[in-house]
Amino acid sequence: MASASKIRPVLTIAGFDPSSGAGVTADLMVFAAHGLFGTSCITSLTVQSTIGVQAAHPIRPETVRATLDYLQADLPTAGIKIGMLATAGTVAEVAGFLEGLRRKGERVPVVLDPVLRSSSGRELLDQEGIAMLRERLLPLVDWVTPNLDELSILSGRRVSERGDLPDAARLLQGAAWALNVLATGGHLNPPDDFLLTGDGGTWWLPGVRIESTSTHGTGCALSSALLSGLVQGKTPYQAAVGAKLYVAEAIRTAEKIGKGRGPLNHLWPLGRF
Ligand code: PXL
Repeated sequence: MASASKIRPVLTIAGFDPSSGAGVTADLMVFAAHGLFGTSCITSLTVQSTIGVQAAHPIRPETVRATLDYLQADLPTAGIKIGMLATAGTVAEVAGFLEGLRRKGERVPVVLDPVLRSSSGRELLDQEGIAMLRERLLPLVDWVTPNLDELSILSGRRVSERGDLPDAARLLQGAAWALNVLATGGHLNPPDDFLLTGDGGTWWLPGVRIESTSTHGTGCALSSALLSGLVQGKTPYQAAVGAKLYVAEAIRTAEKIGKGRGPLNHLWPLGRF
């Protein structure tokens, strides 16, 4: 008997990290670990290993847009995760793509991981791109998942300790739309995250510090796990808690590989790798 179910892919729009700690290949593993089929659109080819990002080569914005339009016409997506965008031109094309989906009534959950810099310090979005992300892209997404630095840059507020998170998250949310903010406190001790939901609900999500060097791409994994939970029908709170648990277990069970900050064990729900 034919199945009534149709696979609806989840889409990641992000950079390519050849070491699979971060970027689209990591995101696709996170989707697979949640039982989802993922598609991807690469925004930049980074030259990267566990040691750091040596170079980044942005893809032409019109190639990114053509990929998104061609994919959507054939494999309409159930949800979108956005990571590294590299240039203002690509931010504008992704914003244009999301506006097009809205116009056609094809609304799906959109999670923005506002990747500005690698943990090794390299710029992953240019200055003009940061302004465009804040002004044009942020109003088109449902979720944003900044770390402390990203929250500080995007809110224009100093964010260095736990008490700074709630006000900065509210500033980012603004008054005009129901943005959900999951501000990650991976560098706090304890590493608690702060969740501000679109309807004004607030929670601290408790974290436990895990001593590990397998922490490359934790932001990528968190945002992709969050999107996975949302397309599977979880509430904002359930999806945020589920994503945090997923990432903690992926760090805890990772084997150390590479000379620098190694990848998480993205596929832990599928068994041991
Ligand atoms: O973790 C941020 C990040 C996201 N996406 C890509 C990256 C990095 C960090 O290096 O390379 C492609």
